[in-house]
Amino acid sequence: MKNIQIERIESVIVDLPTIRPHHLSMAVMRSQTIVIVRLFCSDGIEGLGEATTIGGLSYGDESPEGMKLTIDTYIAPLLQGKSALSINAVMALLEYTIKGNHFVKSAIETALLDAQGKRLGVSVATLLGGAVTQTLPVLWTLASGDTDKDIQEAHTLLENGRHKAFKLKIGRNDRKADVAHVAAIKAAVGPDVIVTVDVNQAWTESVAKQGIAQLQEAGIDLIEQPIVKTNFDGLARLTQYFQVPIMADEAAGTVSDAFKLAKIGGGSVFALKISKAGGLTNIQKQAAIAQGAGISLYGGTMLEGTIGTVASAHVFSTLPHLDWGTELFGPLLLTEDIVKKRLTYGNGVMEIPQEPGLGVELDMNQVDKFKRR
Ligand code: MUC
Ligand code: MG
Repeated sequence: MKNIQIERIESVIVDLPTIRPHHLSMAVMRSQTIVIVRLFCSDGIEGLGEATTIGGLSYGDESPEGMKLTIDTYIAPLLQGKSALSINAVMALLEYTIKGNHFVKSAIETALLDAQGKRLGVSVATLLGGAVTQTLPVLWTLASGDTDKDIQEAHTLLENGRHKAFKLKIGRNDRKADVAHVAAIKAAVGPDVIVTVDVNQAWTESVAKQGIAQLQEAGIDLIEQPIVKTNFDGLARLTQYFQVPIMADEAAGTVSDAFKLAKIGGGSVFALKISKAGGLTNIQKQAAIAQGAGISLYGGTMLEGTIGTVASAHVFSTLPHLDWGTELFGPLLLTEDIVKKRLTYGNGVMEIPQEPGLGVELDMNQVDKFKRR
């Protein structure tokens, strides 16, 4: 194949409405902001990527506006004229030239893989070594901010079969109120439905010890990121102390974080996210570390729209042991989307598009409608 170059890269911010507010310990999300990356190659092929975060700067250290600026000002000129075929070389150049900015790097790698897949007529999962599944289990996060509404939502979703497991977000209220909220939902859905809890770093280690004991008693199946992400040793202590599995999310950001956590037993499960890791190939590296350390895996989300969700699904589908399934429900939080065909969810799983590349097409009318001006 003759050399094919990256001609130009465009980024667009879209603000999409959500079905209801989504309450997390550090933010209430009332709409979702997505940065779409369009990477145009000299053979006429366009690759799509997505950089998305949660609640402005309250989750990660990259904001949507900052990500657009980084792409337009630094990445687009740097990559113009570079080979679109050697994705590893482009990513190595990015890693060398631009510090941090993992969310943006993930969007660029996604766009390069999408373009390459379209060019070769294969899916992104095929480029990454091949899928072991064409569907992935997807849980739903109950986070309306109200216990009764959450119970109602859970019953509806269990009845229509769309989801079979739930995650609850706590940490905004005091520990006792949060534990009562969780216990009420767990009691309402019953012992056979998996319920996990994400504290999003809100507890100190001592509060976590009390809180996790109560959550374990209430029958909760997994506790996600109970304490601040920098307290790796604390995560290791909690993992050793409790029977209920402890999952590292914010702590398990990069490949190097995964290695450091694995070395000290900081978490018995890792939440993998392409944004935190800086791309899809880094997910496979984190998974290899976890495999070597006997740590289980969970397919996480940054509440991305369809592009980021499908990119995540492609790489997660290459992992033979995704013990805790995924939370790739981001597109379901949106009332409207910017792709031509929305994803199919049902019977507790999502179907992964099988067309070349990501298998996702932008709907330019929708992009235009929701584009920030
Ligand atoms: C997080 O921390 O896991 C993922 C699902 C959800 O509801 O929020 C995100 C963020
Ligand atoms: Mg989390």
